[in-house]
Order: sequence, then C-alpha cells, then structure tokens
Amino acid sequence: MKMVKSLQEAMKKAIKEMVEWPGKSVQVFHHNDADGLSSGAILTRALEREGYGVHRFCLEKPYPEVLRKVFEQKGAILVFADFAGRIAPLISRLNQGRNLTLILDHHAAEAATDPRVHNLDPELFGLKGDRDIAAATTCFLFAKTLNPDNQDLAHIAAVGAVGDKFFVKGRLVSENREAALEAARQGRVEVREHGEGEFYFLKSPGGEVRCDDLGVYLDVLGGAGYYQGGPEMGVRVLLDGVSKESDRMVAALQATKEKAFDREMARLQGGALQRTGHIQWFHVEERFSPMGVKMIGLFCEAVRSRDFIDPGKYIAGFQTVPNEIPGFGRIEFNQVKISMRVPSLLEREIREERAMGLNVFLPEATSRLGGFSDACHRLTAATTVAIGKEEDLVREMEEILDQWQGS
Ligand SMILES: [Mn+2]
Repeated sequence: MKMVKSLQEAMKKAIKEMVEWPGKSVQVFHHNDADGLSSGAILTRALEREGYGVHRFCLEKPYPEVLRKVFEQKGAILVFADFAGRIAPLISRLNQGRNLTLILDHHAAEAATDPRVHNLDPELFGLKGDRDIAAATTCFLFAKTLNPDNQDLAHIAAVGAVGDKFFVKGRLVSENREAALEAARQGRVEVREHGEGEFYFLKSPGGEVRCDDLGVYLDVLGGAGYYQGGPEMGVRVLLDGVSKESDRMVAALQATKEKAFDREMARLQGGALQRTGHIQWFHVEERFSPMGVKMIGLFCEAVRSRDFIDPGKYIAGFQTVPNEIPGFGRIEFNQVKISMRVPSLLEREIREERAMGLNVFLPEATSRLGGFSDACHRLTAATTVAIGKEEDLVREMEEILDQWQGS
C-alpha cells in the first residue's frame, strides 16, 4: 500500500504542475493494444472532465523519429501512456525543460533526468508492472488522483489489465484486481469464479461481454486497423460501448487479416521460407499493408505450429515499416521490423537453457547494425533495422549463435 501511496504523491506533484501550466490542451500519446487504448480512453475522459482539450495520438511504439518531432514543441503538456517508461532519459534530453511531460507506463523504467519530465511508471515505485498494475490501471490511479469522481472509470482499467493478461493463478492481482473489484462494486463488471481462476464480464446496456474477448476485439482495432482509424474506434468502444459500426469494422479487419495471412502462408509453403544454420526467415515486404506492423509478430505466432517449419530453428519475419504515422503524416523511417518466435521444441531448449534466448542475440545483432531494439524477451522479440540490412542481420545473428555453440 505504501508503494502506491508514494506513486500517488508523485502524481499529485505532477498534477499540481499541470494545473498551474498555462494552456488547457493536452496531447496524449498511447499504445495501440487493448491496454494502451484503455489508457487513452481513461485519460481522455478524465482530462476532458477538467476542461482540457485532448488530442490523441496512437503509436505502435515510441519511435525516436516521432519523438524528435513531438519535442520540437515548446510549452505543451504531453502525456505518454503504456510506453516510454524505459526511455525517460531520452525523453528528458529531447525535452530540456520545454514541455510538461508525464509518463504513465508500466514497463521496465528508468528515472527521468529533466524536472519537467515526470516518470510515473509504477516500476519506479516498487510495483511490478508485469503483475500488479497495467498502464490502464496506472492511468486510472492518475485519474482518481486528479479527481475522485473518476472512480467510475474503474471498468476501463479492468479491460486494460485483462488485455495485458497479467494473471496470477488465473486472477488479476494487486492494483489491477482492486480496479476490477471497484468496477464490480459499481455494477459495471461481474467477477465470476471458474475452475482455474476468475472471468471478468463487462456489463453494458447492450449485454455483457468477457473482458478477454473485448481485449481481442480492441487488439484487432488497434493492430490490424492501425492505419484505418481503428484506434479511434477502440477508444470510442471503451467510452461509449460497442456499436454496429465497430462490429462491422472488426469483422472487416479480421477478414483482411485472414486473407493476408492465408496468402503469405501459401507463399511460405511454396518455398519462400529461407533457411540458414539456426534460423528460418521470410519477408512480407508491404503485403500486410494497410495493417500495422504488429501483424508480423502475430503472423510469426501463426507460423510456429505449421508442419513446414523446422522445429529446431528460430523463426524470423520481416515487415516494412510504413513511412507514415496517423496524425503526423509522412515520416521517413525507411526501416523494417523483424519479429522472432521459436517452435515449441526450441522453446523447451531455451527454457532449459540449452539454447540461446532471443533476448540475448537479437538486440546484440541489431545494435551492431545501428538498429533499434524495443521489446525483447526470451521467446518473443522484435527490433527494427534499416531497409536493406535484412540479410546482414540474419548473418550477424548466425555469427553470435555459432560462437556460442563453439564456446
Ligand atoms: Mn500495457
């Protein structure tokens, strides 16, 4: 409880600065998954209630190219939600006291070095971001600190927390669970026991929906629909409920995705999968357009269990990053995203430490080529490198894997 108290104290301090800051306009930058969309929805409602004009920008990740543009401003109020906790030092360098910047993330965090940058990531206050508190719950805490009336946004925090799937024995825990129980007291959520934990049902005038299912629904809008207004629709669903229009959009996006995945799967089966010593890889170029770059990770996930896959080799997929960010227009990234997964046989080897985890060799190979590493875990990882460096990246990874095996 004490840890939450200290986080709330830091939030109070940031809020005081926000209230005293000239101007009643806030730019909210948020992630495009269910937790990020929930964060954007909570912040929008809470800030609008205080009379702020809210401008939302949904990002698949906080690309440095985008941040540089954002921080060309002066005197703005900027809020980052569900990302940026770890890059608070970079944000501090870009900001240099010019804008009031708040970070409401729950990923691994580093302290800010600019007093105008408030890193309110619970990881800095002793909470576990991958267990106790999602970004939406962090935003909910912020909203309640701003004004206790925002207690009624608890159900949106519950949707975000379930979306990020941080369960312990099938249940939300700590702050995430508090938010769900608060929403239950308000009659907005129903918690139902099942054999291995709890289900969380969101109750709305149109009926009830399981938060897990709503999480998938929101992920489709934010991920597959990223370049087609999906995130805006997702925030609307969270604030006003699902509609015929949102149902239609999700169905259309699902169909687009399935068609693109089927087509690509057939290409791989037809020989487009390349194999090197330890890796099997492919490139979808721009064929997943206009869907977002989250698709390459989902597609690798789908490839994992197919019978044409070599069970002993790492899986890597490349997708070209569009030179465009909704709300920003054209941005010259000229990058490709690489997503990696492992077949189940190799997964066991990694878990038992007989094979190298993705988080060891992918970031290393990426940095050798001047690329950008984002989220790298043992069994799932993604980075970006310049277009044209795809084969170099595979070669660098092979070199690291060879050395390790030789040692
Ligand atoms: Mn999250």
